This record gives sequence, structure tokens and C-alpha cells, in this order.
Amino acid sequence: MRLVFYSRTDDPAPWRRALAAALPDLDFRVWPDIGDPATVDCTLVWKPPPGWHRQFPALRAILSLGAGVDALLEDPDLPAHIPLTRMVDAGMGRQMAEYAAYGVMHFHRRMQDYARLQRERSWQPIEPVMAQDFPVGIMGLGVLGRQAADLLAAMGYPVHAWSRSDKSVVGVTEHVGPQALPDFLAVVRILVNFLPLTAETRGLIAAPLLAQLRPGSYLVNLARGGHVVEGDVLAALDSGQLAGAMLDVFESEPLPTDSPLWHHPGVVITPHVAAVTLASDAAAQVIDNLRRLAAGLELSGLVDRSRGY
Ligand code: NDP
Ligand code: OXD
Repeated sequence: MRLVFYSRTDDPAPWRRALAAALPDLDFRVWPDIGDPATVDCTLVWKPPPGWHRQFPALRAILSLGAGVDALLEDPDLPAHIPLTRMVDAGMGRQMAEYAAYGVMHFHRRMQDYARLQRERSWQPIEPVMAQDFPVGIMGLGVLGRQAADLLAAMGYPVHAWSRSDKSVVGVTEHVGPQALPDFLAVVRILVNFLPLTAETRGLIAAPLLAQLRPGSYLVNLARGGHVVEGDVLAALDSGQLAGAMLDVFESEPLPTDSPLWHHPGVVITPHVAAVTLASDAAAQVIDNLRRLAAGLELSGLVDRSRGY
């Protein structure tokens, strides 16, 4: 079986080692050294250019290196009949939960205010708010959001979650469907976004949604930049509707150097690192799927293309 690896941000070397150890017959190729494209069975990819998959006439599977497959699905030339899989946890759940917990504590414990006060050499205690009085809102209670919800609940925060279907997660107050969004927004102090980017969720975090939050709320976005209308977030920060935002993902990545987000005092920026796909954690899923592919079995982590995630 021949596999082609494509990523401009992931090192292929640990993938080559991990896959070779488990599947000695696998012909692991790294783009652009792919040999005859007509003999390629599957790809393991992060953000290939649009139309890239068209060159493989015998393709049998597309394996995403990421949990989110929005960039792949946005390619109008992605072969429609080929199974597409995504990373399911693959070591990212723990990393995402850590990032979410850090973001919540950063704002809850007023670290951005203390950083400013330190710059001013000002010794000024701020009235504390207890965790139990700081409800957290998780948008998207899937594989990754669920782990953050569990961690934050264990830390003593009241956890609310908004998703499409009820999960009956113990310790989490669930809000299901679009009609439940206003109540969810009204009750939380901080929004933590774990949604997949789909036609329904693109641009959701915009002025109308932000206006439904309690004044002085916070935002942590570790899902996709396309969820957020950046100008509306800046306006909400300037008006005080938002008191702070921690942003890991952006509509345009790398974030352009002239973006006003870079120097807004209420914004913390990280370069799409909330979770990374590590071969050490994620290779097992790929190996399992390659074995399934060879045996003609259904793949795991299949993306439902009609839902977009
Ligand atoms: P899942 O598919 O497991 O979970 C998605 C969740 O979102 C589900 O609970 C789903 O509801 C809910 N959802 C989807 N559409 C809607 C909607 N229209 N309204 C309300 N809820 C909705 O995804 P993962 O948890 O594995 O990953 C989430 C995202 O995290 C990825 O798509 C990716 O964009 C991002 N990510 C970011 C990383 C980073 O480093 N910044 C790293 C890894 C992932 P239901 O369960 O009912 O279907
Ligand atoms: C992912 C990501 O979707 O890293 O896995 O953003």
C-alpha cells in the first residue's frame, strides 16, 4: 500500500518511523517525492492545496492529520466518494483541556489585570470571585470539548455546554440546539469555543451573539478563526462587553502583522498551538485505519460530509 504524507507544519520523520514499525510493507512517501500518482492508495494530510487530491486516480482513503476537517471540505475538488477520516482525540483532548483550563483561570483570576498593574508597579488587590460563581460555557461538547468540560467541572466551575444533541454528561448543564443558545449565553461568564467550523457555525461569534453575553464576559477561541468575526470581537472589547479574549486560531493564519488584535490590551494570542497532532499519540489511529483499509473494513473517525464534521 502506498501512502502520501502532506503537511507544511508537521514533521514526517516520526510518522515514517511509527508507521514503518507497525506496517513494514507500507510505502510511505512524503510530498513531492510520491512516485507514480496512479499507485497511491491513501493520503495523510494537513491543509493540502485545493485540487491536490485530484492527481490520485486510485485513491481509497483520505486521512486527516487534524481533528477539524474544514479546510479539506472547503476544497471543491476533494473527491466526494473517498472516505475521509479525522483525528479523534489522538492525544489532543488533554492538550485542549489544559489550554481551556489555562484560559479560564487566566481571566477568572484576573491575570491580565495583574499584568497591567505590575507594569504600573501598582499593588492593588482585586475583589476575588470564587470558581463556583464563574460559570463556564463550552461551545461544542464533542470529543475535545467534553474533556475540557470534565476538567473544568472538577476544578469547581459550574460548566454549561451547548451542542446539537444531548449527551447527558454528569456535572454539565447542557443546552441543546439553536433555540437553547440565548439561555446558554445569558448564564456564562466565559465562552470557550470547541465547535467544528461548518456552514452553520461559520461567523457565529459575531456582534449578535456577543450582545447576548453578560457585560464584561470573556472569550477563549481554540477551535477555528472562521467562527469569529474579528472586527466584532474588537468592538466588544472596546465597549467592555468583552473584558478579554484568548485567541489561538484566526481567519487568516499566520495572523497578519498588521492585525489590530496583536496589540489590543484585552487580547492574548497564541499561534494555533492549543493542541498539536503528535505522531507518538496519534499514529495508533492511523495504523488501525491502514489495517482496516487493507482488510476492506470500514474506517474509524469517518467524517459525515453532510454535517461538515
Ligand atoms: P467533535 O466533532 O467531536 O465535536 C463537535 C461538537 O460540536 C459536537 O458536540 C457537536 O454536536 C457540536 N456541534 C457541531 N455543530 C454544531 C452546531 N451547529 N450547533 C451546536 N453544536 C454543534 O469535534 P472535536 O471535539 O474532535 O473537535 C472540535 C474542533 O476543535 C475541531 O473541529 C477543530 O476545529 C478544533 N481543534 C483545534 C485545535 C487547535 O489546536 N486549536 C486542535 C484540535 C482541534 P453533536 O455532538 O450533537 O454532533
Ligand atoms: C486540528 C488542529 O484540527 O490542530 O487538529 O487544528
